[in-house]
Amino acid sequence: SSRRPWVGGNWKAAATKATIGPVVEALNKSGEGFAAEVVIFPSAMHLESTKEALKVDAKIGVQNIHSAEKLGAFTGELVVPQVQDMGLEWVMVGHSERRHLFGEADAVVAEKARVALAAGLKVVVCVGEKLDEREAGQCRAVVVRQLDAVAAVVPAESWAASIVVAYEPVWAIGTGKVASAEQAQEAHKDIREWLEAKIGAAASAACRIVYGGSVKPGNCTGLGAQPDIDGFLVGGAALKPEFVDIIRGAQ
Ligand code: G2H
Repeated sequence: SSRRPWVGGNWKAAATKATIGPVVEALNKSGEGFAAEVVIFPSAMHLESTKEALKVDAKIGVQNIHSAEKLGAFTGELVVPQVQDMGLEWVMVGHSERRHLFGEADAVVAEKARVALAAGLKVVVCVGEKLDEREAGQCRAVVVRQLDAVAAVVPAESWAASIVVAYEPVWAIGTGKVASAEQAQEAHKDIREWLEAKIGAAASAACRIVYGGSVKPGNCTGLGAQPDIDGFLVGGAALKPEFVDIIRGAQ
């Protein structure tokens, strides 16, 4: 497709200086110009050091954001003006761990996306069904519900220009159980169709939809070959030097 592949590395709260060093070194040694757009999401503790250390064409983003628009008394949170102050461009919202471990409702996730986009930042919107929802045949309905909440509050233009949708089936996250290429393609096609019906053909054609959930160098090729899979959001494997192989595989 004409869409530039996109690969995110989500370091969660799983990284320390000891694990980050070799990954940054591998990225720097690759010395590329990747075909894919690369965005690393370190913890707040490691945003600045990672930004300083990376010498390749990769951007840095935050894993979560508070929905307040201004600086203020929000102990323990990060706000959009701080992201901008650090010269960062990307914000992740709605990761399944935010939704399911920290109880973020669809509307909360949507409001975070709205505030970040309004400030000119780019946003990864994560969606995905839980195992019981998949087994009940609700995969499409859950993802549509999560996306509808975002569409209700963000400008339609944002989808093509500033949003990446990450489809991450909750049952595949950190479990080693990767979705099959067919399962993932089916969900990505549902999302592409939702974009076309809800936002428009141009947004549907332009918006990157990436897969997340136990992506590794050994399974990314089959996933990436699917017509509606435009890259990956990588957790565990983004904390290993082989992350570079996943980036290279996203063509
Ligand atoms: C899904 C993914 C990255 P992992 O959460 O967002 O993590 O690759 O470890 O399943």
